[in-house]
Amino acid sequence: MSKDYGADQIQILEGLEAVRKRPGMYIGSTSSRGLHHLVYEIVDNAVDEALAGYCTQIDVSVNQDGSVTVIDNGRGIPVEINKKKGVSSVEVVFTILHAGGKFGGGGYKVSGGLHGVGASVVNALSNWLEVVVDLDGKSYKQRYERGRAVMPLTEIGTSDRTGSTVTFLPDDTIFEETVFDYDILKERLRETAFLTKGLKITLTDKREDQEKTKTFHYEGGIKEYVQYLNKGRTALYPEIIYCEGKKDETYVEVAIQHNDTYTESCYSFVNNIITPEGGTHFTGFKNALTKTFNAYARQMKYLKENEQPLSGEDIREGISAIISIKLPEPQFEGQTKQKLGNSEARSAVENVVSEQLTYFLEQNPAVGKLVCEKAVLAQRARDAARKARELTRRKTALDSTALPGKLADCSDKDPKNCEIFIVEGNSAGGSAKNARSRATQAILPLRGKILNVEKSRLDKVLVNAEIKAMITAFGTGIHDEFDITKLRYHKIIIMTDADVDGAHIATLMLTFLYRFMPELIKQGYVYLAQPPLYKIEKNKQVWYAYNDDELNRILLEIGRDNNNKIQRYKGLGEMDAEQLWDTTMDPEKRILHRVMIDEEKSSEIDVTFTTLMGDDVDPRREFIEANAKFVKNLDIY
Ligand code: TSJ
Repeated sequence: MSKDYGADQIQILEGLEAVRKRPGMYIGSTSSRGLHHLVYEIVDNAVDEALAGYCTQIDVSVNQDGSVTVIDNGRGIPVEINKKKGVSSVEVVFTILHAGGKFGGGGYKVSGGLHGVGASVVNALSNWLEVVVDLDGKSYKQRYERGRAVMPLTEIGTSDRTGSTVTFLPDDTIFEETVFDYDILKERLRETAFLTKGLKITLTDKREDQEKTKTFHYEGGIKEYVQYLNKGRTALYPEIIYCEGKKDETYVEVAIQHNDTYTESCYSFVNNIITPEGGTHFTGFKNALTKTFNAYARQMKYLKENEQPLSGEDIREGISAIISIKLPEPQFEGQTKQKLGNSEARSAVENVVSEQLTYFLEQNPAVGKLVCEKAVLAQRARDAARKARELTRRKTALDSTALPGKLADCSDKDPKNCEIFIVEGNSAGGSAKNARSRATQAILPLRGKILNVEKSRLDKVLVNAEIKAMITAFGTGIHDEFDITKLRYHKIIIMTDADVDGAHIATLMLTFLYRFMPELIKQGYVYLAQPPLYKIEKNKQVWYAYNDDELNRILLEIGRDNNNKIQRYKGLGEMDAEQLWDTTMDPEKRILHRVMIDEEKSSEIDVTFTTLMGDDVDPRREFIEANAKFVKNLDIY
């Protein structure tokens, strides 16, 4: 290695500096999210090796010192000296921005992280990084610190395997958070394994005394992903509809299975990256589905000649589907660059799905019949719901005091200043009405448990009294008529008891909002209130504790003695108006948790809600007691 800094060397250092100066440009953020993207970025390189057909297993471990190791059994990153750069190909991969994929062989880089950045970015943002390459009977190693090689690639011994091993410790001067979360890595690696059939991925956490390991290996690929989405739901038919094909340079894979619910769970991916906003590939899928099922329904007379065609939504009622395509040069559009723009993707998916779905329906008429019958019912329910809405609209027009009777509204009419508390139970509702600040806080008490919308179609949801009250109070309307600009309160606060039943009711309300008014959550208008669990009194002084740790801290501070009076609140109803104001409603003192959705994790949130709302009580109890997964995926803070 030459000691003097040539033009190449300067270019490398400038590249690394650029990444360290503006890390967000390369990995999105320096929060926990960006931190985890470092792992995906390295893993994606190994996935590319699997897609090229040379790697069958990837092992990821979180080490005791907080670093992460990724090992694959591929060919090994090429070690020969790169003629142009004068250093090994390994060093090129880890030090030159956007290198990777193109060297050596023909193929194109297929998988990729959020911004399609390379190993060099991970290197630049790591305290240190070590790479070991095993090939041709030898083992090579190189170490970098803050992105700079501290030695050239060096032969360190012999080896009877081939593959690449990368270990890195994220730079704690760059990341706000440097502790890897096992569950976050687990969900993403599960998804990667579903999307790459046959590839075995393991995850091991070596940080605690008890090592944790999980293996993901799906021979069925996205077919098993769809089964996973329908886990906890009842499938309408046992088969998984599967379409696969290639048109020009676009490889298309689609898996579909309907279930007996009314929600649509479609997730689309491009080069293994989720596209939360869909795009041309998703449009192609929807077009093919609508066209093919309508033609089939007419042909089989499930739809009479004089009847309206089935809408896409009717056909997608209760559908679970994965659309996964791979193409050489994806173009992402839209504000967040999450929407696929390539027009060739639309025609590729449309052609593959139309052709193979038509064939599937010919071979499986029983499936065709079930889906068409469900879609016809959906069409009728949709008509009925529309008529019911028109009726209420007319009533509303006549009667301007249409707000629900139970609502104690606030006097301020500027939504920005206003909040609405959705309160469980009439007694708590009474205290809340007395406690509130009338100008800006509205109270809507709900009676007992609200309808489980996971099991109801729109028309049934719309006649439920508790839900109707919420919709009218919010002012936004629902479904096709939803209009967020009409929202009457910029904070919707769900306030339930701090016990298992309260958590269940909060979950039911969140499910309703998530399924029917997702924009409210996406735009950050929904909150959970946090009432205290304990009241501690000593010598006329009062403290409130919101969890057991806090209780212990307070007791330690004031001393555990007989003068202490500890009350455990079983419900909001046990507090008088003043206490409720002081602990839970006063904007100056209260704790509010904003409910947010991480779009990248939407398929996992979907499964979480289904599991929570299913017939099986055990998962719900576990969840409510642990509460961990929910908080993580929904990013409640
Ligand atoms: F990105 C990375 F460097 F960090 C990294 C790359 C990390 C990990 C865990 C694995 C890999 C990686 C790269 N695994 N396998 C490969 N393969 C190649 O780089 C490779 C090998 C041979 C040929 C060839 O044409 O002979 C081409 C390539 C791209």
